[in-house]
Amino acid sequence: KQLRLIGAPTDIGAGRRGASMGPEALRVANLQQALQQHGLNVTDGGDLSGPANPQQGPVDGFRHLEQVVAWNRSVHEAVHATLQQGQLPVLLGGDHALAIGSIAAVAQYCREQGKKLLVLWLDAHADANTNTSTPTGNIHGMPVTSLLGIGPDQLTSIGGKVPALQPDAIRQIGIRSVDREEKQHLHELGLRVYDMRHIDEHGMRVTMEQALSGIDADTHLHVSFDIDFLDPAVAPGVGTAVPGGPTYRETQLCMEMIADTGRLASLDVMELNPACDVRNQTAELVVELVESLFGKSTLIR
Ligand code: DIR
Ligand code: MN
Ligand code: MN
Ligand code: MN
Repeated sequence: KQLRLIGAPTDIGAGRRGASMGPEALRVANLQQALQQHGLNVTDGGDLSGPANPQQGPVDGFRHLEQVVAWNRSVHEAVHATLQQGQLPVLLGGDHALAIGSIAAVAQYCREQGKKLLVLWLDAHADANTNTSTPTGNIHGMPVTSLLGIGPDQLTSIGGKVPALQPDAIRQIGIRSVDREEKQHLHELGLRVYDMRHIDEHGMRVTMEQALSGIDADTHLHVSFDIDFLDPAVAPGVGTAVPGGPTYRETQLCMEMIADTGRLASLDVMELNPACDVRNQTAELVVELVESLFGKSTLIR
């Protein structure tokens, strides 16, 4: 399998600046070389380009809608082209609003190929706000609703079909920060949310067995990894840290169990914010975790 790294250096959908430096921090932490050491074929496709961050306030509940749309169109095109070439796209964010374009492209590709799609959404946040429920106007809090067809056309129709996804195609893991009205959306949409309490009560192993259940040879598995999924004690380099996340070991197990399915076919690595990091330690941790996601194991060669 050939992997293609796609940098999307923008923080257009976030409230705090700095996720635009994420792709370069992952390169400095030797992401490509680490994966190649495990015998994977990895090309770095370089960075996409798009509008600068105008640092304006929200308009009608959306901050930088026009710029978010422009970046997502470019992400959609790059991810779809990568899949069509038979390569596995690894989107390096950039803020999580870009998962709209990435997952819209993956969903489109799965429709074209007659594949089933399962999205694992690893995040502290549910990212299921709308322009009326959002407390911030930041579109990185709205990708899940956008992909489910809720929101302005420019965001919901990027992959051609609205909605891009059905709620049963997404499983959310690690959730511990949900805004008041956003909670209502999770219930109305019937989203499958493995929140931190679930992980506390059942453990990461059982949680992942549940989250990965039903995967078969026909499944395209997409992982949308918001780095703030991790406990900020081990991963400080994020813009919206929430205490009480999975530990280093729990996250390793999560990644290894995903690798064991053999079905991982596309990946987003989002919200790494080097401006909040300590000597690039979060980027280095992410590189280790992504190695596990692609099959690195302590004992199996
Ligand atoms: C919050 C934070 N729920 C919002 N969301 C974040 O602004 O909508 N998502 N940080 O990743
Ligand atoms: Mn998050
Ligand atoms: Mn997120
Ligand atoms: Mn975030």
